[in-house]
Amino acid sequence: MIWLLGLTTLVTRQSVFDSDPLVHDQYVRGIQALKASGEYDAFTRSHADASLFYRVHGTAFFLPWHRHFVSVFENSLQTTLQDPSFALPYWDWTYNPKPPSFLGSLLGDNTSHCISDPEWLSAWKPVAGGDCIKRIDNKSHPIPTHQDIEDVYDKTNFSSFSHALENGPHLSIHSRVGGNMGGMASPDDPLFWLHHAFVDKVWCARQQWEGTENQTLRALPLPGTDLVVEDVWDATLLGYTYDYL
Ligand SMILES: [Cu+2]
Repeated sequence: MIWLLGLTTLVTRQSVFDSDPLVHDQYVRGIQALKASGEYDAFTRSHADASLFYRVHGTAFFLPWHRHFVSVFENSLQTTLQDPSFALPYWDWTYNPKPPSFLGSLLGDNTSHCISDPEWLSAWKPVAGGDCIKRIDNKSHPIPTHQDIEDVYDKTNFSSFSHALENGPHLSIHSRVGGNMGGMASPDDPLFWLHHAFVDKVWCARQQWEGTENQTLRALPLPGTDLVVEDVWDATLLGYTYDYL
């Protein structure tokens, strides 16, 4: 996977509930093209492999590794769409616990849990196996609220913040959606990218006031890449920002 530093275009990720329907069409068109070329499934596999070999969950690498991963994916969409201004929309589940309808509902078919609507999603074959994307809407995992995010912001250092965000709101959504989103091949479900863009936004907002901590972490190699954590510390250097922070 090629990573280019020094990108010139700064794109703005917007809430999927505010963004232009044209962006939603672009997202669907882009991921369908990446799916057809095999690139999409390569992303899913690299997430599953990184989970296995590089401990990118449950460690301080969780946020920086996923920031890089989602950013490289966004760059692939820009290339595929031939639109360097394309930005991933994010799903703020505290604002609206239902995903936007172009990405289907949280609950699949009653018996199979397969997502059959919209049509393009019903034809989406996961690398994890099976013939469909499954979602369970497991109500024993509440959708995180704005207050839950505020509680995460109250953590006073990066490691407790990262831990609280990963194992709290981030994990709650994976577990609530369930099915493909519940496993290590979770990028199989196209909701993954909108979910992780929002998790990254929460980190970005905190970075506004965290100061100079984490010098030790920032000097470490970013697992599974040629980069160090420092290289992904500033999202604007990766070519994106958020509509508000
Ligand atoms: Cu992950």
